[in-house]
Amino acid sequence: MKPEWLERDNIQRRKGISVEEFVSCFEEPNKPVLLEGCVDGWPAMKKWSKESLIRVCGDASFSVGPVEMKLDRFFHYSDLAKEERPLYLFDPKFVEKVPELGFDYEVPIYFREDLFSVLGEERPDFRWVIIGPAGSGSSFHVDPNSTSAWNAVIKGSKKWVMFPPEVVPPGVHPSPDGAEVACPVSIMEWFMNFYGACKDWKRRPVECVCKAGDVVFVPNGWWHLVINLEDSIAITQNYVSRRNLLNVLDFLKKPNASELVSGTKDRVNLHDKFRTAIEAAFPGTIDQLAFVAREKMLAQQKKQSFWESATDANSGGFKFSF
Ligand SMILES: O=C(O)CCC(=O)C(=O)O
Repeated sequence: MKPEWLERDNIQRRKGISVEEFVSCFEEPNKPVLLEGCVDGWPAMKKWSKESLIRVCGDASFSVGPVEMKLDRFFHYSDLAKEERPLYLFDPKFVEKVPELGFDYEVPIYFREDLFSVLGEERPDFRWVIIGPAGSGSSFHVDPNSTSAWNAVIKGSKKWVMFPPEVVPPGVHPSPDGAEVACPVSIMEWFMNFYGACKDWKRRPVECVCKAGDVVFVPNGWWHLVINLEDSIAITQNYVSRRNLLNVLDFLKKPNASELVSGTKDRVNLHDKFRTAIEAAFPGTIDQLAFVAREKMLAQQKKQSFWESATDANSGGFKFSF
């Protein structure tokens, strides 16, 4: 990575904030934040190393792209990997495969409301262990099912580039129905060919380097690209809270849900199952959230029309005066 690709660090950073502040300043307005030192206390921070993971995971195999590999084989590969797009271990069943790993971390306080849990075994994949050498990473994408996510670095560091939902990153071509994202180039090619192009954009991306112990909050719908700057180990979880429940329900109800919904077998019926389970567990919540959302929208419209009527459309000037 060229130094100039790493210089820009404009994400909002917070340390030790309250859940209320997180919700009102970041989750509610759907803005990214880097939570410094948020997982410093996880046992994984002290315990996890290549050697300890190989020992604890024994014969378990993990998903590495299209193949399954034991950790000793993966680390043997990744220690020597020199290619531009190294293989990346990304496993959604790591806790089921090695339950001990689940005891070495806990969900940070900000993300404890996880409404997909009402689906029990039928919930879509939601947690991944991510391991890869320097240069491995995730090219531009939006997270599945309109969920938000958190990503905690346990070892190494990651460069993040994020664009808000309404700004498609340069070089990325989503299909009109959003089911496919074509990012025709590798992460490195993206930096070489497109990173510079964002410099003059009004809506420049949110960027940072996330280090061990830190967590990045990825709000729903945000495009993101992530590249590991050194050998890295991370955990990420996708979740649904009250703040994005209506978004997720809308997403699951789309006519092409069978192509859009991911991480579960029953893609078509997920909406009805989820809605029914939420109604059973939290009666009235969906209607209440829909009511509040409608009120907010109306207030917004009222505010807008007030300002429109207060400005002089012909001159473009401001005619409101005290
Ligand atoms: O490579 C990473 O750590 C980022 C993972 C990611 O973007 C995701 O899980 O959506």
